[in-house]
Amino acid sequence: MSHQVPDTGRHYVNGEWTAGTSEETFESVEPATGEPLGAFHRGTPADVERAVTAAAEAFEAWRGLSYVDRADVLWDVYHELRDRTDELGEIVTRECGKEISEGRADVVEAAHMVEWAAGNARHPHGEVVPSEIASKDSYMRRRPRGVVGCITPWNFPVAIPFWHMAVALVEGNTVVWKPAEQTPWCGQVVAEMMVDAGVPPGVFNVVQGFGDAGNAIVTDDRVDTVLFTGSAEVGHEIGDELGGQAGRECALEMGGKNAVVVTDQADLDLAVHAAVMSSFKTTGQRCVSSERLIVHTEVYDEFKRRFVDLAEDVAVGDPLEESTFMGPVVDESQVEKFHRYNDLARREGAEVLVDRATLADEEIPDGHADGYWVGPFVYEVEYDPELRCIHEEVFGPHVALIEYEGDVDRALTIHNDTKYGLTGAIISEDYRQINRFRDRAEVGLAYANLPCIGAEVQLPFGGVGKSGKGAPSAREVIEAVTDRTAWTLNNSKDVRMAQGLSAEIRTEDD
Ligand code: UN1
Repeated sequence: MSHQVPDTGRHYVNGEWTAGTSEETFESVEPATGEPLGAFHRGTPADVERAVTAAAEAFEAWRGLSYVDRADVLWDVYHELRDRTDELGEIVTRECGKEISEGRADVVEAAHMVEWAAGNARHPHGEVVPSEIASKDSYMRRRPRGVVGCITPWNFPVAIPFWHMAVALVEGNTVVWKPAEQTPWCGQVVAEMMVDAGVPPGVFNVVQGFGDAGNAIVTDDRVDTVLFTGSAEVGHEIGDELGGQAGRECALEMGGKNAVVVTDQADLDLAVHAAVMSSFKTTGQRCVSSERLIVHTEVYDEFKRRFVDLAEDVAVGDPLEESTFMGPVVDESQVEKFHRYNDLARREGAEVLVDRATLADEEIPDGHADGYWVGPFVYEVEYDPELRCIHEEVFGPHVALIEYEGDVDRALTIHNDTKYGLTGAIISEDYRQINRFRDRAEVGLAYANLPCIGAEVQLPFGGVGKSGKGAPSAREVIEAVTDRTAWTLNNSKDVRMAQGLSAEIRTEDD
């Protein structure tokens, strides 16, 4: 079924496909055409309740398997992701609108994550720690936390679910997953892969639906860890809900107001290339996309001319065509948000340099008039800490050029003036400028002479400030889904203590 539009997609709970407790369905809509792709049952809090019960019951047996046995299930998923990359890449592109090379890259990134998690099962774990006492052996162990709730976004509808689930499962947790309501078809395909791979009943559960279903995951205290990737608004609510609860953990990855800094020592070919990739790939809808370009006054005019020329020309079009650089945005609410922020920038005094926000009719591919089309919107504005347009995330091809004078610390002041802190890049040929940026940029991911997008799964992925807490992403998710035990064994018959602590028991008679 997966390569065809599904016939009313269902949830997968306790080893069975189910329509769930509600008759209500919702549609997945193709962003490029505005046409429905398929209908899905809408999960309710009662469906989530059943899924959590199944996951809690399955935990004991699943954690009892070896790492290697658990990873075996994931290797089957890995091979399916590899064998079906083109087909699944096309589904990603159709359902979330990003162009076809990005659709495929999403599936490839998922395969890499599964490979990392399953491969890690055969790698040494933990560390041996020396003791003051010769007879003591200390080492670190990890224990699975239990039920892991995963709430994932539409912009990486295959990769991000595996960021959450691959490590969680190999480490011995069971999973309840709610895919984004914009990309349930991708959710269905991923679920089918898990089922094909023979994941035992209850170990992996998926409930399709909206925020009420996601909220039911968050508020169920049998869910030991909540992994969330998505908007800052929802992420902070989850953080508030779970923050005070003993024993419950969350790892949150939210957005950014990321920037590329172009210094007076920049190679401008590299600078323009990196900026275009950072701002317009995925139509600006990566949490790592850049909406601010902070450019030194000495190179500003040339950079601006070259960036603007390309922004006027980048190919917006049918995401299934190889010749397209930017597809549509995901839905009408993203179109509206983009226009709202473009208007705000104008009101805040921006000088508009490129306005393809509303595409001309001839730029929209034939038969796609009802798609969610936008094009680049580029402006220049003088840096001002009060401007909302250079502080709030838009999640679209909305880009500010900000000119700076002086040394790299001035660029860093502007760069760091945001509550977010996910990613950033510096373009420079001067290693001192580069290293200063490396040390002082307040971000979780930083790049030099590269776009600020495109992280690989074997790196920790996550931000600081409003961008995140913990890392529900890539290899670092291991921290969120396990508890560590510092284990110490005494090989002697005597009890001897460290720190010179006396181990002698004295009695009244001594
Ligand atoms: C996201 O931006 O929402 O680093 C995820 C990247 C990708 C993941 C992006 N590996 O660009």
